[in-house]
Amino acid sequence: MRKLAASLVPLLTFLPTPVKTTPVKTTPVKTTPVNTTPAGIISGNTAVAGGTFAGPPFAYGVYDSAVLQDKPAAYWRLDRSSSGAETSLRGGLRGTYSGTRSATTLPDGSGATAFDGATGYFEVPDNAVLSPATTGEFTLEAWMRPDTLSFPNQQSSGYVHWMGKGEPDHHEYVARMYSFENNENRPNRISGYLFNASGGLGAGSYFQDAVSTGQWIHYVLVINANAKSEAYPNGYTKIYRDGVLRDQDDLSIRGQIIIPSDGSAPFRVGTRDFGSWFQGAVGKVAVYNGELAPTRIAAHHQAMTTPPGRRP
Ligand SMILES: [Ca+2]
Repeated sequence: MRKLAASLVPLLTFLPTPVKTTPVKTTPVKTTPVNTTPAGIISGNTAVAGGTFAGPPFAYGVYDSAVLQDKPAAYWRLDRSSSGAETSLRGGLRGTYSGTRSATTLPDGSGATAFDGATGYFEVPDNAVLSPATTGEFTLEAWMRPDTLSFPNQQSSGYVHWMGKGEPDHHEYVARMYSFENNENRPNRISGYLFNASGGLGAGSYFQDAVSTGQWIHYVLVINANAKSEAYPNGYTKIYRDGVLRDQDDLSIRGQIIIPSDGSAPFRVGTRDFGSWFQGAVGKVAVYNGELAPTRIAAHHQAMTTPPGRRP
Protein backbone atom coordinates (compact mmCIF):
# COMPACT_ATOMS: atom_id res chain seq x y z
CA MET A 1 0.00 0.00 0.00
CA ARG A 2 2.75 2.41 0.90
CA LYS A 3 4.48 1.85 -2.41
CA LEU A 4 1.30 2.44 -4.27
CA ALA A 5 0.60 5.76 -2.55
CA ALA A 6 4.11 6.94 -3.35
CA SER A 7 3.80 6.05 -7.00
CA LEU A 8 0.70 8.15 -7.30
CA VAL A 9 2.41 11.30 -6.10
CA PRO A 10 4.10 12.25 -9.41
CA LEU A 11 0.81 11.73 -11.23
CA LEU A 12 -1.04 13.98 -8.85
CA THR A 13 1.39 16.84 -9.38
CA PHE A 14 0.28 17.13 -13.00
CA LEU A 15 -3.34 17.62 -12.15
CA PRO A 16 -4.52 21.08 -13.26
CA THR A 17 -6.45 21.91 -10.15
CA PRO A 18 -5.13 22.06 -6.61
CA VAL A 19 -5.58 18.87 -4.79
CA LYS A 20 -7.13 18.77 -1.41
CA THR A 21 -5.00 17.27 1.23
CA THR A 22 -7.48 14.60 2.06
CA PRO A 23 -5.98 11.15 1.79
CA VAL A 24 -5.86 9.83 -1.75
CA LYS A 25 -8.23 7.00 -2.19
CA THR A 26 -6.15 4.07 -3.29
CA THR A 27 -7.25 0.96 -5.03
CA PRO A 28 -5.55 -2.41 -4.77
CA VAL A 29 -3.02 -3.12 -7.47
CA LYS A 30 -3.37 -6.24 -9.48
CA THR A 31 -0.32 -8.36 -8.90
CA THR A 32 0.92 -11.22 -11.00
CA PRO A 33 0.62 -14.42 -8.97
CA VAL A 34 3.90 -16.21 -8.40
CA ASN A 35 2.15 -19.54 -9.03
CA THR A 36 1.26 -19.40 -12.71
CA THR A 37 -0.78 -22.61 -12.73
CA PRO A 38 -4.34 -21.58 -13.51
CA ALA A 39 -6.82 -22.61 -10.87
CA GLY A 40 -8.87 -25.66 -11.81
CA ILE A 41 -6.29 -27.17 -14.12
CA ILE A 42 -4.51 -30.19 -12.76
CA SER A 43 -1.19 -31.22 -14.15
CA GLY A 44 -2.52 -34.59 -15.29
CA ASN A 45 -4.68 -32.84 -17.84
CA THR A 46 -1.80 -31.26 -19.63
CA ALA A 47 1.01 -33.71 -18.96
CA VAL A 48 0.53 -35.37 -22.34
CA ALA A 49 0.66 -32.95 -25.21
CA GLY A 50 -1.58 -33.50 -28.18
CA GLY A 51 0.14 -34.58 -31.35
CA THR A 52 2.86 -36.60 -29.65
CA PHE A 53 1.12 -39.83 -30.50
CA ALA A 54 -0.53 -41.16 -33.61
CA GLY A 55 -3.98 -39.73 -34.00
CA PRO A 56 -5.53 -36.30 -34.09
CA PRO A 57 -3.90 -33.66 -31.89
CA PHE A 58 -5.89 -32.43 -28.90
CA ALA A 59 -5.66 -32.41 -25.15
CA TYR A 60 -5.98 -35.86 -23.66
CA GLY A 61 -7.94 -36.41 -20.50
CA VAL A 62 -6.90 -37.51 -17.06
CA TYR A 63 -7.67 -41.16 -17.79
CA ASP A 64 -5.79 -41.14 -21.08
CA SER A 65 -2.75 -39.66 -19.38
CA ALA A 66 -2.82 -42.41 -16.76
CA VAL A 67 -2.88 -45.09 -19.45
CA LEU A 68 -0.25 -43.49 -21.68
CA GLN A 69 2.06 -43.15 -18.68
CA ASP A 70 2.25 -46.96 -18.67
CA LYS A 71 3.26 -47.11 -22.33
CA PRO A 72 0.64 -49.39 -23.84
CA ALA A 73 1.57 -51.11 -27.09
CA ALA A 74 -1.73 -49.80 -28.43
CA TYR A 75 -4.62 -47.79 -27.03
CA TRP A 76 -7.98 -47.16 -28.69
CA ARG A 77 -10.47 -45.03 -26.81
CA LEU A 78 -13.25 -46.23 -29.12
CA ASP A 79 -14.60 -42.72 -29.37
CA ARG A 80 -14.56 -42.56 -33.17
CA SER A 81 -17.44 -44.87 -33.98
CA SER A 82 -19.13 -42.36 -36.29
CA SER A 83 -16.00 -41.88 -38.39
CA GLY A 84 -15.60 -45.58 -39.16
CA ALA A 85 -11.93 -45.88 -38.26
CA GLU A 86 -9.62 -45.17 -35.35
CA THR A 87 -5.84 -45.31 -35.12
CA SER A 88 -4.36 -46.30 -31.78
CA LEU A 89 -2.67 -43.73 -29.57
CA ARG A 90 0.80 -45.25 -29.49
CA GLY A 91 1.55 -48.03 -31.91
CA GLY A 92 -0.30 -46.46 -34.83
CA LEU A 93 -2.53 -49.50 -35.34
CA ARG A 94 -5.57 -48.62 -37.43
CA GLY A 95 -8.86 -50.27 -36.57
CA THR A 96 -12.18 -50.08 -38.39
CA TYR A 97 -15.76 -50.04 -37.13
CA SER A 98 -18.41 -52.19 -38.78
CA GLY A 99 -22.10 -52.88 -38.28
CA THR A 100 -24.50 -51.07 -35.98
CA ARG A 101 -22.97 -49.06 -33.19
CA SER A 102 -23.43 -45.66 -31.56
CA ALA A 103 -21.51 -43.13 -29.53
CA THR A 104 -21.88 -43.20 -25.77
CA THR A 105 -20.06 -41.80 -22.74
CA LEU A 106 -17.91 -43.18 -19.94
CA PRO A 107 -18.20 -42.10 -16.26
CA ASP A 108 -15.74 -39.24 -16.86
CA GLY A 109 -17.74 -37.95 -19.79
CA SER A 110 -15.33 -39.12 -22.49
CA GLY A 111 -16.47 -41.08 -25.50
CA ALA A 112 -16.95 -44.82 -26.02
CA THR A 113 -18.88 -47.06 -28.41
CA ALA A 114 -22.10 -48.97 -27.80
CA PHE A 115 -22.44 -52.12 -29.91
CA ASP A 116 -25.86 -53.49 -30.89
CA GLY A 117 -25.21 -57.12 -29.98
CA ALA A 118 -25.85 -58.37 -33.49
CA THR A 119 -23.65 -56.69 -36.09
CA GLY A 120 -21.46 -54.01 -34.48
CA TYR A 121 -17.75 -54.49 -33.91
CA PHE A 122 -14.29 -52.93 -34.10
CA GLU A 123 -11.45 -54.78 -35.82
CA VAL A 124 -7.70 -54.36 -35.97
CA PRO A 125 -5.54 -56.52 -38.29
CA ASP A 126 -3.15 -59.03 -36.77
CA ASN A 127 -0.03 -57.49 -35.30
CA ALA A 128 2.73 -58.90 -33.11
CA VAL A 129 2.06 -56.43 -30.30
CA LEU A 130 -1.46 -57.84 -29.98
CA SER A 131 -0.14 -61.32 -29.14
CA PRO A 132 0.86 -62.56 -25.66
CA ALA A 133 3.39 -64.82 -27.39
CA THR A 134 5.50 -61.84 -28.42
CA THR A 135 6.96 -61.23 -24.95
CA GLY A 136 5.18 -63.87 -22.87
CA GLU A 137 3.56 -61.11 -20.81
CA PHE A 138 0.41 -59.31 -21.80
CA THR A 139 -2.23 -57.08 -20.27
CA LEU A 140 -5.60 -56.36 -21.83
CA GLU A 141 -7.61 -53.49 -20.36
CA ALA A 142 -10.99 -51.99 -21.19
CA TRP A 143 -14.10 -50.42 -19.75
CA MET A 144 -17.21 -52.43 -20.56
CA ARG A 145 -20.89 -51.76 -19.94
CA PRO A 146 -23.41 -54.53 -20.57
CA ASP A 147 -26.71 -53.16 -21.87
CA THR A 148 -28.52 -56.45 -21.35
CA LEU A 149 -28.04 -59.36 -18.94
CA SER A 150 -29.30 -61.90 -21.49
CA PHE A 151 -27.50 -61.63 -24.78
CA PRO A 152 -29.63 -62.29 -27.86
CA ASN A 153 -26.69 -63.55 -29.93
CA GLN A 154 -24.76 -65.83 -27.60
CA GLN A 155 -22.91 -69.09 -28.16
CA SER A 156 -22.26 -72.48 -26.60
CA SER A 157 -23.51 -72.72 -23.00
CA GLY A 158 -24.74 -69.11 -23.06
CA TYR A 159 -22.07 -66.46 -23.27
CA VAL A 160 -20.67 -63.83 -25.59
CA HIS A 161 -17.11 -63.08 -26.57
CA TRP A 162 -16.93 -59.30 -26.33
CA MET A 163 -13.26 -58.82 -27.14
CA GLY A 164 -10.36 -60.98 -28.20
CA LYS A 165 -8.12 -62.46 -30.82
CA GLY A 166 -8.85 -65.92 -32.13
CA GLU A 167 -10.08 -67.92 -35.09
CA PRO A 168 -9.86 -71.64 -35.92
CA ASP A 169 -6.26 -72.85 -35.48
CA HIS A 170 -5.22 -69.29 -34.61
CA HIS A 171 -6.66 -69.00 -31.12
CA GLU A 172 -5.05 -66.67 -28.61
CA TYR A 173 -7.22 -64.97 -25.95
CA VAL A 174 -10.75 -63.84 -25.29
CA ALA A 175 -12.82 -61.68 -22.94
CA ARG A 176 -16.15 -63.35 -22.18
CA MET A 177 -19.40 -62.51 -20.43
CA TYR A 178 -22.08 -65.05 -19.66
CA SER A 179 -25.79 -64.36 -19.90
CA PHE A 180 -27.61 -64.43 -16.56
CA GLU A 181 -29.15 -67.76 -17.53
CA ASN A 182 -26.68 -70.24 -18.98
CA ASN A 183 -26.05 -73.96 -18.94
CA GLU A 184 -23.10 -73.78 -16.54
CA ASN A 185 -24.74 -71.93 -13.64
CA ARG A 186 -22.44 -68.96 -14.15
CA PRO A 187 -24.87 -66.00 -13.96
CA ASN A 188 -23.25 -63.00 -15.67
CA ARG A 189 -19.74 -64.29 -15.03
CA ILE A 190 -17.12 -62.08 -16.65
CA SER A 191 -13.89 -63.85 -17.52
CA GLY A 192 -10.79 -64.00 -19.68
CA TYR A 193 -8.93 -66.97 -21.16
CA LEU A 194 -5.77 -67.90 -23.01
CA PHE A 195 -5.94 -70.73 -25.52
CA ASN A 196 -3.52 -72.89 -27.37
CA ALA A 197 -3.63 -72.24 -31.11
CA SER A 198 -5.94 -75.22 -31.60
CA GLY A 199 -8.52 -73.78 -29.22
CA GLY A 200 -10.54 -76.16 -27.06
CA LEU A 201 -10.13 -75.59 -23.35
CA GLY A 202 -8.60 -72.33 -22.24
CA ALA A 203 -6.93 -71.32 -19.00
CA GLY A 204 -8.41 -68.28 -17.38
CA SER A 205 -9.76 -66.24 -14.51
CA TYR A 206 -13.11 -64.66 -13.69
CA PHE A 207 -15.29 -62.65 -11.36
CA GLN A 208 -18.96 -63.34 -10.87
CA ASP A 209 -20.94 -60.53 -9.28
CA ALA A 210 -24.43 -59.16 -9.47
CA VAL A 211 -24.35 -57.06 -12.63
CA SER A 212 -26.71 -54.27 -13.64
CA THR A 213 -27.33 -53.09 -17.17
CA GLY A 214 -25.82 -49.73 -17.86
CA GLN A 215 -23.11 -50.20 -15.22
CA TRP A 216 -19.53 -49.54 -16.34
CA ILE A 217 -16.95 -52.13 -15.30
CA HIS A 218 -13.17 -51.71 -15.45
CA TYR A 219 -11.80 -55.00 -16.81
CA VAL A 220 -8.15 -56.03 -16.78
CA LEU A 221 -6.87 -59.42 -17.92
CA VAL A 222 -3.22 -60.30 -17.33
CA ILE A 223 -1.49 -63.18 -19.10
CA ASN A 224 2.01 -63.98 -17.87
CA ALA A 225 3.70 -67.09 -19.24
CA ASN A 226 7.13 -66.06 -17.92
CA ALA A 227 6.41 -65.79 -14.18
CA LYS A 228 6.55 -69.44 -13.19
CA SER A 229 6.43 -70.40 -9.54
CA GLU A 230 5.48 -73.24 -7.25
CA ALA A 231 1.95 -71.91 -7.07
CA TYR A 232 1.75 -71.21 -10.81
CA PRO A 233 4.18 -73.61 -12.50
CA ASN A 234 3.15 -72.63 -16.04
CA GLY A 235 2.64 -68.94 -15.50
CA TYR A 236 -0.78 -67.43 -14.85
CA THR A 237 -3.77 -65.39 -15.78
CA LYS A 238 -5.13 -62.68 -13.48
CA ILE A 239 -8.33 -60.71 -13.65
CA TYR A 240 -9.07 -57.36 -12.03
CA ARG A 241 -12.43 -55.70 -11.63
CA ASP A 242 -12.56 -51.98 -10.83
CA GLY A 243 -8.90 -51.89 -9.85
CA VAL A 244 -9.02 -54.93 -7.56
CA LEU A 245 -7.44 -58.34 -8.23
CA ARG A 246 -10.24 -60.92 -8.14
CA ASP A 247 -8.74 -64.14 -9.44
CA GLN A 248 -5.48 -65.77 -10.49
CA ASP A 249 -4.98 -69.16 -12.15
CA ASP A 250 -2.25 -71.36 -13.55
CA LEU A 251 -1.83 -71.48 -17.33
CA SER A 252 -3.15 -75.03 -17.50
CA ILE A 253 -6.53 -76.65 -17.60
CA ARG A 254 -7.25 -80.24 -16.60
CA GLY A 255 -3.59 -81.18 -16.96
CA GLN A 256 -3.10 -79.47 -20.31
CA ILE A 257 -0.58 -76.64 -20.37
CA ILE A 258 -1.63 -73.53 -22.27
CA ILE A 259 1.18 -71.80 -24.15
CA PRO A 260 0.73 -68.48 -25.99
CA SER A 261 1.17 -68.72 -29.73
CA ASP A 262 1.32 -66.04 -32.38
CA GLY A 263 -1.70 -66.47 -34.65
CA SER A 264 -3.00 -64.47 -37.58
CA ALA A 265 -6.52 -63.65 -36.34
CA PRO A 266 -7.51 -60.00 -36.13
CA PHE A 267 -8.16 -58.35 -32.77
CA ARG A 268 -11.83 -57.50 -32.35
CA VAL A 269 -14.10 -55.69 -29.89
CA GLY A 270 -17.85 -56.35 -29.80
CA THR A 271 -17.24 -59.89 -31.00
CA ARG A 272 -14.22 -62.16 -31.28
CA ASP A 273 -14.99 -64.18 -34.39
CA PHE A 274 -18.69 -63.54 -35.17
CA GLY A 275 -19.74 -66.56 -33.10
CA SER A 276 -21.43 -64.28 -30.53
CA TRP A 277 -22.02 -60.56 -30.12
CA PHE A 278 -21.82 -58.17 -27.18
CA GLN A 279 -24.80 -55.91 -26.62
CA GLY A 280 -23.23 -53.09 -24.66
CA ALA A 281 -20.56 -50.47 -24.66
CA VAL A 282 -16.77 -50.66 -24.63
CA GLY A 283 -14.18 -47.93 -24.34
CA LYS A 284 -10.54 -47.24 -23.53
CA VAL A 285 -9.12 -50.50 -24.90
CA ALA A 286 -5.42 -50.82 -24.08
CA VAL A 287 -2.95 -53.63 -24.64
CA TYR A 288 0.45 -53.81 -22.97
CA ASN A 289 3.35 -56.13 -23.79
CA GLY A 290 4.00 -56.63 -20.10
CA GLU A 291 2.17 -57.16 -16.83
CA LEU A 292 0.61 -53.94 -15.63
CA ALA A 293 1.38 -53.36 -11.93
CA PRO A 294 -1.53 -53.63 -9.46
CA THR A 295 -0.93 -50.06 -8.29
CA ARG A 296 -1.22 -48.79 -11.85
CA ILE A 297 -4.40 -50.76 -12.47
CA ALA A 298 -5.90 -49.19 -9.34
CA ALA A 299 -4.69 -45.76 -10.49
CA HIS A 300 -6.38 -46.20 -13.85
CA HIS A 301 -9.65 -47.06 -12.16
CA GLN A 302 -9.35 -44.03 -9.93
CA ALA A 303 -8.56 -41.76 -12.88
CA MET A 304 -11.91 -42.68 -14.41
CA THR A 305 -14.08 -42.64 -11.31
CA THR A 306 -12.71 -40.09 -8.87
CA PRO A 307 -13.12 -36.39 -9.69
CA PRO A 308 -9.70 -34.66 -9.63
CA GLY A 309 -10.72 -32.41 -6.73
CA ARG A 310 -11.42 -35.37 -4.49
CA ARG A 311 -8.15 -37.23 -4.99
CA PRO A 312 -5.87 -37.69 -2.03
CA1 LIG B 1 0.27 -62.65 -35.47
